Amino acid sequence: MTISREKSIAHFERAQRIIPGGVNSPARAFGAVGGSPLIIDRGEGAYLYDIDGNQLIDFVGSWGPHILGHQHPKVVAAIQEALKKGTSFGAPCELETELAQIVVDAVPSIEKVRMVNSGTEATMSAIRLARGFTGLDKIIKFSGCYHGHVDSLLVQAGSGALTLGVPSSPGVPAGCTEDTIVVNFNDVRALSAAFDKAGSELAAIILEPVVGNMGCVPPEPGFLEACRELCTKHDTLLIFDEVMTGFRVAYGGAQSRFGVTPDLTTLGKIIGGGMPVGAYGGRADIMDAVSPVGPVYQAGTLAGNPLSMACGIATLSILRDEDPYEQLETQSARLCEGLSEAASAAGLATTLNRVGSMFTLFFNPDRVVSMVESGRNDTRKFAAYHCGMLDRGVYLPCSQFEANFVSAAHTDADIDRTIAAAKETLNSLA
Ligand code: HOZ
Repeated sequence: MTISREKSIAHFERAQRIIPGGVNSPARAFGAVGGSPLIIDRGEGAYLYDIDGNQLIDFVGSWGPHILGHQHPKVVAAIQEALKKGTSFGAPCELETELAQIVVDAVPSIEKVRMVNSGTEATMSAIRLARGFTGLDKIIKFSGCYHGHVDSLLVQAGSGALTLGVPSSPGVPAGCTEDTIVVNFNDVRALSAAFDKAGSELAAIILEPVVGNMGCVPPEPGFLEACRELCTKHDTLLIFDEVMTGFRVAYGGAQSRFGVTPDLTTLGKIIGGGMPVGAYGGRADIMDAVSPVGPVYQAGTLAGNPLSMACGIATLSILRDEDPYEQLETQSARLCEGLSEAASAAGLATTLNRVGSMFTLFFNPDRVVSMVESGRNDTRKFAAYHCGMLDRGVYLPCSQFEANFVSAAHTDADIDRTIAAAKETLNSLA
């Protein structure tokens, strides 16, 4: 089976003439898998439909937000209701306090929260706050973790930066990254050594508690606890970037799933339910250093806008009230077992990492616990796998270094169809 692509190809050629690379975010560009991206017309439930009329089972979910699938009726109704009153006021509204309350109630570390417009803004602001609060400049990040395109964090970064071979971008002045120390993920010894060397100068360490941006890489037992202990011992702030994992791996995020509480947390994706939202929050004494209470400046014209807030409230309320996490766990486990079995039946050496409803099938015989192993993935095999799955109507992230997401809208039949497509595809690669 091969899907038709004539309209997508023609449209993408037009887009490339007037938009850099034809895309508004490089992660979408299909640069690592070949061919050109499909141009999407609409999403419904577990499916995307492109402008050629193909129906695709979607495991990208807009890179994470659509845990309920596309156009959940209650979410659509909430947006429509909010729209009747206006799109943005540049003034406080009730909806932003309502969303803040849901976040504070759900996420163990968050006593106060500030809404922003994207995950990048959230991490950028959290780093500034950590530096302003501690009066220190140095930070630790982990190789392969991606925290948006923040200057000081665009060092050995994952996601599109890694996929396209620019994990440290030109245009970032050396001065912006000279206070960034990079350590291998899951490596407690290297982290302890970095603290021994720079502990008294460290404002914060920031990490994705489950990495999604070098593919899905879970924390090894004890790793998050070691991060917490070292930070507490050295008066360094621990920041969990839960833009991807927040409300994904558990309702209260990775921190509730793994029982380790950071000082600050960044959020995005699911808390906006598919509208542009980010947030950062944490201990009240730290958050009170943010302007206008404290001196650390951060602002945003559209921050807390009613449309995004309404979409986020509806999404989180459904997650809270209907609790689809067990179903997500079961569906994801079944899918991942099917993929692993298909790979081994085809004689392919793969590794599958999964936490809840996020997972990556690595074309790599080794356990992938950090960028060291993920750097050895067979990306050519991945590209052929991606292409074969797409031809069979399954829409996967167009990079080996991204997480796949299962949604509550995926049915048993969708999972069966995906496993069947994987069997055919992986057999053809053997
Ligand atoms: N932050 C997303 C997950 N890696 C990628 C989305 C993008 O960069 O466009």
